[in-house]
Amino acid sequence: MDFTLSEEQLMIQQAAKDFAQNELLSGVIERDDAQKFPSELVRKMGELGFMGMMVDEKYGGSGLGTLSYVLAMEELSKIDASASVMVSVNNSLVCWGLETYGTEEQKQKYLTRLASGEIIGAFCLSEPEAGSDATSQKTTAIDKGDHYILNGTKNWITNGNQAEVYLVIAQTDREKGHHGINALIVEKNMEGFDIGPKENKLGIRGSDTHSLMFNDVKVPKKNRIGDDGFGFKFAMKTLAGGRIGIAAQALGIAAGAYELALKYSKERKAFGTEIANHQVIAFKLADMHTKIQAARHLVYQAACDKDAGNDYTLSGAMAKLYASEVAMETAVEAVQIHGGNGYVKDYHVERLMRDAKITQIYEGTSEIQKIVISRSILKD
Ligand code: COS
Repeated sequence: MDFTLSEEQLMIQQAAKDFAQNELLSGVIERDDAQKFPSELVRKMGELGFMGMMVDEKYGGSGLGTLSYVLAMEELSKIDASASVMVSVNNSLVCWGLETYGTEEQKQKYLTRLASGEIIGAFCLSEPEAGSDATSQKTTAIDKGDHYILNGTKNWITNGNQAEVYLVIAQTDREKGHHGINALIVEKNMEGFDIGPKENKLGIRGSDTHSLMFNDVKVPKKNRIGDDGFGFKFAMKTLAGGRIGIAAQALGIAAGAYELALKYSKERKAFGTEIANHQVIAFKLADMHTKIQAARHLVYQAACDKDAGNDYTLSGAMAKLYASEVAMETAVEAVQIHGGNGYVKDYHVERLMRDAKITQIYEGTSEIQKIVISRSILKD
């Protein structure tokens, strides 16, 4: 395995790093405190091509590979995981899903604006009673000939209020189980579509998370993605790629926490020397560095699998499972290395610790990743 980065990939990595340092860092604590959605920053990320990184240039994207995308995700997430989750959802769930399975008309109408960052999208699968158990959809999309009538509630939707375009998974024919599920493109201004209050979250507080309510929303049939009954497969295939983006986010959170802890340990003195000179701290740094590098290899592997056209369900699930564990563990240790300062917002590591937790939960919990991994290795 050769993960030598090309000139272009190094340039993208550097561009994301610069943007994170120059634009995201300064207000990140305030946005976290106030649960403020960084609309202006999202617009700038769109201008730089971060909102549709893997989308073909003919649809307004940057035409890059998944490896470039995870490099950017890592750098953005080191500084601001709230901004990076918006990037991840827009890129891997919304744009990828539309580009791969949408009609030409859907791509022209929606993808071009989403990929350029002019508007952002949301992916709506989870429900009050269908999070991990995703086939148990209660939201219904009843077939009325040339349109569907959509009813139900979706929960914990990233970009919930700021999105303009929503990919909504709903049950059309209950008798057919998951083969009776459809994915529909819903526009924000459709009648009967209401957005619930913003969730008050532990972490990624700058991201915009809401419940969504659909009450007899009329969705034209031309807004269905793929054939009738393709919705659950669409969700699974899209999430398989989404998990690579979240794995990269987790990697970035871990690497960001580690870099802060490393710097701090070389500056802070205790017992007459910098704390990095105490083996108890040096060994913590050694463990963090080793695990982050292992996580990075899993993330790169999954991205390379996707770019090479290989099946990436297993490698993506392994990358997400491991990188999110490393993010949590590393962020907790980074707080510990910072001691009392680690508990204070100004030092950033407490936020990274809170942000890390969600990477073990969304786009499939760690337990779901273990189902995916174990089924894959046991099937032969
Ligand atoms: N790619 C394509 N199809 C897939 C797939 C994948 N990665 N994973 C599952 N499927 C298909 C299966 O092939 C099956 O279709 P067929 O019956 O035609 O073969 C269908 O999806 C249902 O799969 P399965 O029978 O395995 O369903 P289960 O209810 O046992 O659960 C899991 C499948 C647990 C893997 C799924 O429900 C899941 O991923 N849950 C988590 C959802 C999630 O990530 N939620 C977070 C929301 S986004 S924040």
